[in-house]
Amino acid sequence: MIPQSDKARRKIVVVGAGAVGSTTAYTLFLRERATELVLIDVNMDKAKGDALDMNHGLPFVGQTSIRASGYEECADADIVIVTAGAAQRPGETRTDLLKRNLAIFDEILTNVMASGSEAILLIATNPVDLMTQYSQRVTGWPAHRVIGSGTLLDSARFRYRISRELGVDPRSVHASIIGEHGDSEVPVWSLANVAGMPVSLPEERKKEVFVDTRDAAYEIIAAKGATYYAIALALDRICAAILNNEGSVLNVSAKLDGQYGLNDVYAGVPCVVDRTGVRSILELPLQPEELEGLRRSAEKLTNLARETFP
Ligand code: 6V0
Repeated sequence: MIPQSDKARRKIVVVGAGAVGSTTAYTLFLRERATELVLIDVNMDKAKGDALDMNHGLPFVGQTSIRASGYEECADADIVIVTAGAAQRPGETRTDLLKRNLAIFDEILTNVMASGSEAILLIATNPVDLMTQYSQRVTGWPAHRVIGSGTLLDSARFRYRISRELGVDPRSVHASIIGEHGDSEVPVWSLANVAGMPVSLPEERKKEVFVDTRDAAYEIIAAKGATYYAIALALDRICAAILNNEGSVLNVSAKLDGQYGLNDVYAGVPCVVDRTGVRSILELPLQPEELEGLRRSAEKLTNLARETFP
């Protein structure tokens, strides 16, 4: 049974109190998204410190109960967000890093399942599409209840970047990035619009806008070591859609089941998100080259999944 959330009681557990996890918790806290917020990390001191620090902000915010605790807290959580991961070691390959993250997830998912949780599992750890696919495989939970942050952040970056070209509010720009959250992601230029009007930019500008979007994480990591503010807001947005039963369309990572001619692969696509998680996956009327790009991206993810968790 899917937990029934209501305004009176909303509980979110954040696993991993690193840069992304603690910023996400802080964002949820500022927005009063939950009545109970729980932080879990192998580094218990970090989780405790974050909880205490935020508790000291309570006189200035709402009435959220924030604590560092253990996996038994997942038992009655509405949403469990996983941001835990290993930091890349010097010289380590992406595949080796992925394998270490899978081992971390084995431990986390075993603990979440042991709690008897019926929460929606929201994954942010990279490579997010594969970590989400692995989580669904290991838990055996219905796919609609296991979601990745997908290309929601990439789409926000795309909308921001287009908004700078056009001089309008990014919230008025409607544009999607689909596929892998990563190098093979695909911009859907054919459907990008402002007030229903297509975004018409010269090809050269379009290329630049997309490259800036796709490579934004590299730029931020080079500048300050990690990215965390915008992903925290994206995760908060997904939590709002779930807890308020909104039916909002968000580009999360969902398990494709025939859509776009793809099967058994998690990738970022526009989805209707509500209290059940991913209620449905929308099939955009893509141009042939966009569909081809999405299929190539999905093939890359499928091959990586076969290599690392056959
Ligand atoms: P970080 O600051 O190193 O935090 C990771 C946290 O995980 C640390 O506090 C660790 O102690 C904790 N951790 C490690 N092992 C375990 C375990 N077994 N159980 C519980 N906690 C554990 O990393 P940061 O917060 O910067 O990034 C976390 C993940 O988010 C990485 O995989 C990033 O690549 C990913 N991001 C995903 C984004 C997206 O769009 N999906 C965006 C930004 C970052």
